[in-house]
Amino acid sequence: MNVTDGGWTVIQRNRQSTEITWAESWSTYKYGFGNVHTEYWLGTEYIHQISRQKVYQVRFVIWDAANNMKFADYNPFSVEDESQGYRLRLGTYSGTAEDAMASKSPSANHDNMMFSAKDQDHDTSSGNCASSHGGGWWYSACYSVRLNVKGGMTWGSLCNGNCKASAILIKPTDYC
Ligand SMILES: [Ca+2]
Repeated sequence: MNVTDGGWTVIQRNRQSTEITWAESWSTYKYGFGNVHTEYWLGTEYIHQISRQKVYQVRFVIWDAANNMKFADYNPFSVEDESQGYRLRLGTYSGTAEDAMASKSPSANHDNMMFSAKDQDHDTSSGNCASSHGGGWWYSACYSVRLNVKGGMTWGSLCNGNCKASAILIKPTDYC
């Protein structure tokens, strides 16, 4: 696999040694923050705006605890608008990482969840997952994947709290 085979837009990047907290507000996640070469969130609004223009696919790239690179693709991919809480929509999975975004029990699933940040709780938990577990994410009650956190990055059972790095990329799909 070539992660950078043409046409991909990076929407997220993180690493275990991140120096930023990721504990940002809804509006900071909305418009994005960070540095695209180190730790980065494009902005939930911009991810939505891009994904509505064409049919997109998404690639989650995960470096596990042994620094092996794995990936999980979902095709198609979209993020609904802010009035819908930037709800995540994922299509069919393929890849070398496990299907950790969409195959889990309802309490740990991410597909079809709204985005939550510490000051906007849209999760399915009675608590506030973003406050308890960090960052902003498509939390349910609460997660099997969390990538927008300082340390503790998790992708299912592939790297539970000890992933080395992540990147999320999107590209127009060949699906039609
Ligand atoms: Ca809640």
